[in-house]
Amino acid sequence: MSNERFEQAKQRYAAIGVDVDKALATLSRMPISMHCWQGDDVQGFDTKGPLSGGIQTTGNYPGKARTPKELMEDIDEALRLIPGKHKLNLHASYAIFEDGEWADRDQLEPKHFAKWVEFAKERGLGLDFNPTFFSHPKAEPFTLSSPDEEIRRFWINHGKACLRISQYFAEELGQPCAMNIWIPDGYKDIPADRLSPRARFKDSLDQILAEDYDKSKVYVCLESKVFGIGLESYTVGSSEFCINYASKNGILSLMDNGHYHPTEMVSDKIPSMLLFNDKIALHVTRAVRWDSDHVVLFDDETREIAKEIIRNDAADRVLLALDYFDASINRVAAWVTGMRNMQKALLYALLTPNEALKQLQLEGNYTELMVMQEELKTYPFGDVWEHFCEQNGVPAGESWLEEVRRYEKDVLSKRV
Ligand code: RNT
Ligand code: ZN
Repeated sequence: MSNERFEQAKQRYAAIGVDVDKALATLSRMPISMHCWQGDDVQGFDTKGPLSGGIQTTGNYPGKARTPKELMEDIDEALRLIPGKHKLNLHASYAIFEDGEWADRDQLEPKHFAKWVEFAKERGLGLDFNPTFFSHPKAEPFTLSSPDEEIRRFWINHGKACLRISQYFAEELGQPCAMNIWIPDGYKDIPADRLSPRARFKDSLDQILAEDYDKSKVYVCLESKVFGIGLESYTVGSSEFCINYASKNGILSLMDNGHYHPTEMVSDKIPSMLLFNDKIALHVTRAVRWDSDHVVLFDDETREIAKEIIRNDAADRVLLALDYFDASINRVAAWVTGMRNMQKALLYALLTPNEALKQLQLEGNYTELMVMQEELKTYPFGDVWEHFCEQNGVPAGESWLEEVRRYEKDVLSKRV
């Protein structure tokens, strides 16, 4: 792109009080945690069974990663096309076992993730982590809320093992690791007792957190959900449960924007959460009519989420991760699209004259507020985005897809 177009864009933004260079500098300091599970339809490496827990990938696009090596290659390909330095979000089910060795979820150790640490170090990535409370014979039908004490103990031990692995990530990589707990436990039909499963979940979490871990290194998060497939009537880890538990126990609430009623917006929840919490965590996804986990777009809600982070000066207080799994399209393209769109939304928010708009609201000047918000939509945002991509040595426009096509032809299509 011509430098001239960027300079012109800069001037237009300067005229409304927006410092483009400052916006770009802020954006490059905002890591997004890229979920490893888009690469293989949430399969992982420790079990061969189907995906469970009331979540679902649909589609059968060829070329999914089947081994750690393939998944790493695909992640590399995606990262080549995403500007900036980010984090990689792993699930416990992505443990890498060597020489026929295998460990069940309650026995996992840092060494089973040494290959991932090596991978992250070589690329300057941070690592985040998730215990995997699904896709396992003992996860049917309950985990941390199980009435079977032996099963519940197994999953508590899994949680503890994951804390140790998360701390290992933080120590090896010299940056905090977010460890997110999400359980699928719930009922398809109307329960007779909504309290006891939650009491057991609460006790299980207490036991996991009793593990001695360094809170400055591991940020434990708790993700709520409103329903799942086959869990339509009740989830143990509801929003109220998770928010209250997190605030009483000094851990972070994690909001996934697919986990609320369809017209309920996470963007609107962010400021309230920021008023009462030092840090919060997000799973940014796209819910189409339900928790469908479609690829993140540069759409209204993604932009509103980004605006709430930026205009409330919370770039360091909101841990951003993506969470979707589309098996109907090229999986590398799915990653690249979602990551770039999240970054675009952040840039769009950074290029908004937030203070001036707040002032208009304060003065009750709703006419100008609406007009400005609409006019901003056709400002030369794309020229600044392209400049950011070029600065970071990645293709600016849709040409990145040519590279993914080449990769598909040379690598993915050979996986049969
Ligand atoms: C499920 C939750 C959870 C998972 C991942 C794979 O509804 O969103 O975050 O998607 O852990
Ligand atoms: Zn999620």
